[in-house]
Amino acid sequence: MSALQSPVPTTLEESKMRTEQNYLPADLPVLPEPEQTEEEKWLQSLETVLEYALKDKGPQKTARFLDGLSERLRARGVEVPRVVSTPYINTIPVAEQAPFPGDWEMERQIKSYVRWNAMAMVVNANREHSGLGGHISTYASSATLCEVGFNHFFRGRTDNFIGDMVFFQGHSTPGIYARAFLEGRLEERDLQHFRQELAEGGGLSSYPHPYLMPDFWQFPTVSMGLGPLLSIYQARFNRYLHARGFINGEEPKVWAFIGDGESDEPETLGSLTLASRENLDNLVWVVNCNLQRLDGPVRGNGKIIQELEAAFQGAGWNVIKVIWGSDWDKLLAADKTGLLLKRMEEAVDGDYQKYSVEPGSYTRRHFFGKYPELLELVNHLTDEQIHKLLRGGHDSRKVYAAYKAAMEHKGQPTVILAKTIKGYGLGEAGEGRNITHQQKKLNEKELREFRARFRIPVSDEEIAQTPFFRPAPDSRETQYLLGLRQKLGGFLPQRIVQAKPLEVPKLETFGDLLKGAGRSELSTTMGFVRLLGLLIRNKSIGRQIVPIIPDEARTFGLDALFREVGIYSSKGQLYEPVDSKSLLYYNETKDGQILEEGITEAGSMASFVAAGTSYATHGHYMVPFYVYYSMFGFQRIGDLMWLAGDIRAKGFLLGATSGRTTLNGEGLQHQDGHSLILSSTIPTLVTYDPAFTYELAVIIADGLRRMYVEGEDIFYYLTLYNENYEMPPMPEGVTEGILKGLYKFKAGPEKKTLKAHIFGSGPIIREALRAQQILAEQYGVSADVWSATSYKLMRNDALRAKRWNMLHPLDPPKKSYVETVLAGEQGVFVAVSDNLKIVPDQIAPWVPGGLTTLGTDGFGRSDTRQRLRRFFEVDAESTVIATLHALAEKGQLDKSVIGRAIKDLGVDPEKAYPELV
Ligand SMILES: Cc1ncc(C[n+]2csc(CCOP(=O)(O)OP(=O)(O)O)c2C)c(N)n1
Ligand SMILES: [Mg+2]
Repeated sequence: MSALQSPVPTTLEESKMRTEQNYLPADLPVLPEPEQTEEEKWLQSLETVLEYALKDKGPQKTARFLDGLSERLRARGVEVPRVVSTPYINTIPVAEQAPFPGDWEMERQIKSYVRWNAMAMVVNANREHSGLGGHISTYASSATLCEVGFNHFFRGRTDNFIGDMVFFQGHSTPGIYARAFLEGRLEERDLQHFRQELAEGGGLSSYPHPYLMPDFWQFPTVSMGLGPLLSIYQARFNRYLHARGFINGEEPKVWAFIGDGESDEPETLGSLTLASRENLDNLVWVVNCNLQRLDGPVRGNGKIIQELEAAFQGAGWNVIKVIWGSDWDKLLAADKTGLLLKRMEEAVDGDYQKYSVEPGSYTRRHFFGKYPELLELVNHLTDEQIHKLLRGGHDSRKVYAAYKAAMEHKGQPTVILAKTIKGYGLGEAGEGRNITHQQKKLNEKELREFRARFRIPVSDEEIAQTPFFRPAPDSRETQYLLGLRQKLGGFLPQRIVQAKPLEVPKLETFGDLLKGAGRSELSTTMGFVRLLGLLIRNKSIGRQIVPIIPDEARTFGLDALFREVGIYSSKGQLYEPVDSKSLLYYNETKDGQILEEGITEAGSMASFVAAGTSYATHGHYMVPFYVYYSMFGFQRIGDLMWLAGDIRAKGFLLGATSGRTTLNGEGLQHQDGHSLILSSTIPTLVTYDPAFTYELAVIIADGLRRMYVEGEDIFYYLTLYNENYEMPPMPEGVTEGILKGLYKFKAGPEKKTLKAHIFGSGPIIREALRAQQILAEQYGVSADVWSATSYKLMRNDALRAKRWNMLHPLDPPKKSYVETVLAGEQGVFVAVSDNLKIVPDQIAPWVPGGLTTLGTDGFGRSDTRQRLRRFFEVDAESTVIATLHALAEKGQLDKSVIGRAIKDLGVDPEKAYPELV
């Protein structure tokens, strides 16, 4: 004890000096010399304390004691080094390694067959059609990581268990298909058609795409970074469902396989602390540290494993490093001086990559040879044996022990950092080489080597054809493999949809919204908030509603829900909120319904995806409503929205504060005029731009029916605006038009000689209505105003009809909705939108006589709505001028009238063109 109580430095400088002198890295155990210095005496005293503490109090108490000591030293100004990474060896000591329970030799052979077939899929596809692509080397490096999971850990779905959820590395698909082939779930024909989905009878998709293989893949992962992010939110959403009483029983594990290069994506590491904060011990990540990405090394000059360890450790994860295979155990045990560890730490990833490519003699010379003592350590090994010293991620025993420890770990998510070799087993065809990611062909010599290395029973005559190999159904291998899967509950991956349809409310439930708001003014956002309130209170589906908000609830008026249904927090509320006395206090509860995600649109979208797919992952329909700042939707996280289509998520995306001029004052980075174009790129995303609250009600009621009763795999995007105005009652007979994209909202006065039609959407419809009035009163034009709720839907419908007509020239032609609804109309057509002109332009080819479009192309500005609308030329005056121009173009009006209008309406003809300034 006396050493611990010895005086500590009193000045910062002194402490720094002493810290430098005293700090001994963990890899260099210092053995006492005969002549002890003062520091060494201190250390020896410490060791005595440690010995006593460890023996008597156990490791946890000792660790706490040391933590406390560090804190005390820090408080006194001593800079105690913070440990962010541990020595470059396996986290699990050999003595604590769980024994491997399987038939090691059998599993090795099965894995070899999977390796062969995975390689053969890619080679065969590219032999027939050069350029089809595919990846051999990713799975080659992760085969053991996957196979140990398949044989011993991943639990399939049973009647009583929902099944573990496994996010596979996107590029390792050949391996996953190859395993399904051995399991008898896929046939040779399927493997033969890898990446040939358009072949007769179909083929296997390149990557995990539930949209393309809805019975097989659960989670799309190939856009790097999205899988890791989704897995965190999936694990959290599983807890949410449990807390709210939707699921119970055995908790599934969420596994995510991730590339070390993939860890560069901000989405990969960006939400780590959520997982630890939420104690997600139902989450296990396996980072396949093959030290390479596509072009070359991930961290040639450093160590990706150590870098990641520090990041995960700092974020509060349980980190398990699996660096060295069992062969190294003996070497490390024999390393009495700590030199081997020192050498392991010195070598950078670029060196390790080189050791995997060069023969053992090179490693002997350059790795061990740096210190003569180390050479002695491997004297008994041949060069060949040195070359084959396994890395941890290729050793089933080490991987098994790590997975088992991860399964049993409580209170934190676990990451396993497994060191592997990219292209393992490919030999000269790519093992460890920088080109390996793109390797798609093997010559005959390379195939023979592969066959010999993995003992594949393919004959010399056949080898050039790279035939697939599957042991007979009654073979020991197949029986073994199936036996293990049976024990684990069934096959995986597998996507099973069993959710019972919901009883969704009828349109009349939203009576208040259909009646209009009388004289009081309302925005569509406020209308939506009322509607959401009605839905949440609805007896049949209220509980299924999942409101998701990225820290904008107050902006949209959703804070009213805080008290009513609570904000989900696994910890409840451990403090008294500052606003506890107010009606709408910040109410966090363990079974809260709202997912208040904080400022992360990516995280919120990940929650949307988890909630929107719970019908497939959990067998329960949930109805997410994700409300966000529309500019920070598609523009910011478009790839996740694309993924929501792929994964067949259902629910509603609500782009609030929409419109380039309706959101005034906020300027260039906030004013959205293009989300409707971006949303039109996602095939299954039903898109609407409503103007009135009754339109919202009609659209949402229909969406609920289509998604949750009819079971359509679609999702919805609606724009919401924050401009207040009178909400009219719903006119008769407009529901079909609302849903199909266009209906006549207010006809122009009769008995005018000139006729026009103005399409408006969102709040801009009010500019159209004002234009209608000006045109009638001042220019003798009767203009009908139409509400255009969805140009995207009308365009798709028109394209479908046109294509059908092209391919069926002799049949009576089909007419699209837009053509039908405009067929009897006379006059000119003008569209005005708070979005890019290209939004209304989508239907221009089908508008009789063409369409004149006004929209908000260009960067936004901060100013008032009226000034912005004039600037972007979407106000009533600009609409009047455009209408008169269209009439003049048709020869129905003298151009001088336009000149007069420009003057009378105060529009500056020389004003800047917004798109270009
Ligand atoms: C967002 C995104 N960017 C780029 C790619 C293209 N890409 C596919 S694999 C790959 C390298 C992957 O390296 P790593 O994550 O280390 O995986 P490994 O194959 O080495 O296991 C890249 C850049 C992608 N799929 N997604
Ligand atoms: Mg890699």
